[in-house]
Amino acid sequence: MSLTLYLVTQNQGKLQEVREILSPYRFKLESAYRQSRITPVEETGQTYAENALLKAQAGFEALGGIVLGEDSGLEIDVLEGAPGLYSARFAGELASAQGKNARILELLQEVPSGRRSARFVCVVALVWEGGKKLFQGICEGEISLEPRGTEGFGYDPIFILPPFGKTLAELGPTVKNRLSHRAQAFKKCADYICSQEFRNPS
Ligand code: ITT
Repeated sequence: MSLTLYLVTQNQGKLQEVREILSPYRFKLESAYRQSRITPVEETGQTYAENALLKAQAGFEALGGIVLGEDSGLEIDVLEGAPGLYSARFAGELASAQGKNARILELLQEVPSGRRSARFVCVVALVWEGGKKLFQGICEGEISLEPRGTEGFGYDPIFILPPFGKTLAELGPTVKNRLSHRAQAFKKCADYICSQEFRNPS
């Protein structure tokens, strides 16, 4: 029987990506928010790891079983790592992805190509009855001069993957889900789960 994992996220883009990343493994991935009335988790941590753990622990308290929480962000060097931990709330809680991207391009208006380095960071927290464990992935890139492409979500249209010279939104899921921060972190987590004797609770 396949192992059921619960992912605590309200972000449909993340859920879709994690489903694709984990598709080679024999897991059944469920959205924790769809399974239970979890109160949306407030991201009060000071690090991605703390926030990822807050999400996973809330899911575990509601559902038990094997639970994953994820926190991620975009760090832009010339903005001293901003928006970073505040990537989801950047430019105001209600700003659309387009609005956030426009704000970043505006802040970087005077910054030439070559000084627009950035990275996506992802931390996954795995919580189960036997303990908890963290996994990290980092994807280096640079911020484009204008939004390009229609695939993915969030900051994908302004994040260039240097070996391709294209944004993640232009490259699409096949390339993104092989190389991204999220792909790296979730593959490490999946390999860990496969190396242990995890079972669905009876
Ligand atoms: P949950 O907390 O419910 O999982 P969220 O969208 O609030 O959903 P985060 O707190 O981890 O997620 O915020 C990360 C934000 O960083 C996210 O909303 C995107 O705007 C951005 N982000 C993270 N990974 C990204 C990716 O692969 N592509 C584009 N933007 C990304």
